[in-house]
Order: sequence, then C-alpha cells, then structure tokens
Amino acid sequence: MDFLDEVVITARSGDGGAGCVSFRREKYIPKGGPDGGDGGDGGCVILLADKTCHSLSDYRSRRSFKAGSGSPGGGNQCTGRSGDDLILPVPLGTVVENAETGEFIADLVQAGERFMLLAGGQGGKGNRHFATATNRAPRMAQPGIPGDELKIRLSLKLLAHIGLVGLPNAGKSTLLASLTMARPKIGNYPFTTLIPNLGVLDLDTDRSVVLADVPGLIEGASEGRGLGLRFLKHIERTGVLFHLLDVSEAPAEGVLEDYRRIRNELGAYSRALAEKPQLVLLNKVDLLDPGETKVARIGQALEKEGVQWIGLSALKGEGVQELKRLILANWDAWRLGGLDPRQGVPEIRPEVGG
Ligand SMILES: Nc1nc2c(ncn2[C@@H]2O[C@H](COP(=O)(O)OP(=O)(O)OP(=O)(O)O)[C@@H](O)[C@H]2O)c(=O)[nH]1
Ligand SMILES: [Mg+2]
Repeated sequence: MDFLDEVVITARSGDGGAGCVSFRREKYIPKGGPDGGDGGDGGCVILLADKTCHSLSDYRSRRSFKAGSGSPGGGNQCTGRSGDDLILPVPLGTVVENAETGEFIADLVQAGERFMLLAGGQGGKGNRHFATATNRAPRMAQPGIPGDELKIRLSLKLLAHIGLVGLPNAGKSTLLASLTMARPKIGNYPFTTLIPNLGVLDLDTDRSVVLADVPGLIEGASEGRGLGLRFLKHIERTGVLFHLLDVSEAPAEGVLEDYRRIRNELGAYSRALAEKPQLVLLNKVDLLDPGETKVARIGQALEKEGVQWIGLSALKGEGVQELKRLILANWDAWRLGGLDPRQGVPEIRPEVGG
C-alpha cells in the first residue's frame, strides 16, 4: 500500500489577464470610443478534503502546481476568460502549514470541505475604464495582477476515535481485524505493520467508532529505534489509547516493564499523548494455563496506578464483548462522540506486501 503522510508542495494561483487597449472601429463612426475589455481573473488554488483519497501519495511524484491564468481582454468590450481553478484533493485529516514559517494554515476534516489557499490575480481593466472628459481616447489599460505562490507542508493526521498502541507482535492488528472489516497484515514477527490501518466498529444502531492500528513501538523509539515515533501523529486526535500487552510469555514483572517502556516512549512523544485516557488490554490470555494467576497480578499492579484494564484474546475473541461494553460505557469520558472521523475511513483497506 502506497502510503505517504507528509509532503511539501508549491502551489501558484493564476495570473490575471491584461486589460485591452482598443477603440471602436465601425463604418460611418470615425472616432469610436475606447472599447478595450478587461483581462480575465487568474484561477484560485483550492484544497478539497476528498474522502476517496486515503493518503498523500498522489503528491509523491509531482510537487509543483499552478492554476490557470486569465486571458487578456479583447476589443469590443470583450472580457478575457477566467483561468481555471486548481483543485488539490487531500485526505480527510490533512493539516496545512506554511512550509517556510511553519505557520498553521488549515485543517481539513469534513468530507467535501474546501479551503481557498490562494486567490487568483485579478484581471487588468481595459482602456474603456480610463476615458475621462479630457481624455476620450485613453491609450492605457491595466496589466493583470500576477498570481501568488506558496510553499506548503501537507501533513496527514488520521482521524480515529481509538488508537491501538503496544510493542510489535502484541496483537494490535489482530484486534483490529477481529473488531472491524479491516484486513491488516498479521504476522508472528515484529514490525508486521508498516503503515497505519483504520477500521470501523459498529457498536449499536447509531454508534460506531474508528480504530487506528499503528506500527509497534519499542524502547528507544523516541531516539528513532524501530520505526520510531513518526506514526504517533496518527493517534494524536483519538480520544483514548488501547495499550496492548502480550501476557503469554514474560512473567508478570516483565509484562509490567513492557508497559512502562511504552508509556515512556509515548511521554517522550508528547505530554498530550501520555495524558490521554487509556485502557490496557492484557492480550493472548488464551495461551495461559487454566488457573494461571499472572493476569490477575498484572491487573492488580495496574489498578494500584489507577490504570483500567481487561484480559483479552484478540485471536479467540475472549473479552471482546466486555471491550465493546467498556467502549459504550466510557463513550463520554473518552470523547468518542465528537468529531465524525468515520467519513475519513476507506471501505476496506488491506495492507499488502510480503
Ligand atoms: N494465541 C494468540 N495469538 C495472538 C493473539 N493476538 C495476536 N496473536 C498473534 O500474535 C502475532 C502478532 O499479531 P499482530 O496482530 O500482527 O501483532 P501487532 O501488534 O499488530 O504487531 P506489529 O504490527 O508488528 O506491531 C500473530 O501471530 C497473531 O496471530 C491472541 O489473543 N492469542
Ligand atoms: Mg500490526
């Protein structure tokens, strides 16, 4: 899957067409007045939040865009044609900044939302506008105003309600696949997931949530280890993080260490992420022996820190109903009702690759 979530492009609006200097020339009318038409306006540059667009990969090869210029005015009061607007489609969740100053420009989140980035240059006025009582034959017209140019950074921050985080192999993609129609790649090895995946979970007739599965984190991610923290921007807009921990192998202390390592990395990325509500999912309970007390011990330690948790088997479905119940019960606390990120979700987007 071709996925690109940040790109710098240059956009330019169209130049205005020049106004025309012309005089009426008709049989039997020897000294016709000025009839030079105005130049057409240049086209605008418009950003369009397009729900059929899932990443910025369309901008991978082409980085420079220009709207159409206005045509010059003509004789006989003919106004020049306006230049065509340039419409740049972007995925929902695209943040636009001035690439030179870093200044925020726009955030496109609603399907069909348009943002006028650059207005086209105005067309120049034709000579007919310059006739006065003393100068009935003006030989001047305005030139068109040139378009504007701007270098912008487009940065996609996916829209999702729930972010799935955890070490590689914890079972994030397995959970996404079990809850939603998304078919992310799943593998028994670290870093199976290389790009974020979204899926929609319908909870009842009128409530659904979007989950974002991002590539696994490891200790040192904040220093660039593994895939680093570069995908965390895609869970910045979520209301809650589900932190998955594989409880099948390490002893209770080891699992708790894994937990703290990931918490540290999230904190290194941003305080906002570290302070987001979270639910710990103790995953792969199906691999534990019956009567094993590990999950309960880990759970107790988490509760002491005020951390909410449940046991789960993303693979076998154990705990999944409880998880859905918790999502509904925490609907308001996790701010799941606000933004409608669902419209930014592709139907089914299987992640492909070897
Ligand atoms: N037995 C068992 N295996 C699981 C469970 N959840 C996930 N697995 C297995 O664990 C392995 C890793 O699962 P993934 O869903 O790819 O893990 P991930 O967290 O997405 O991993 P990355 O994409 O590398 O970050 C796969 O072999 C899954 O089948 C579970 O509840 N029980
Ligand atoms: Mg994965």
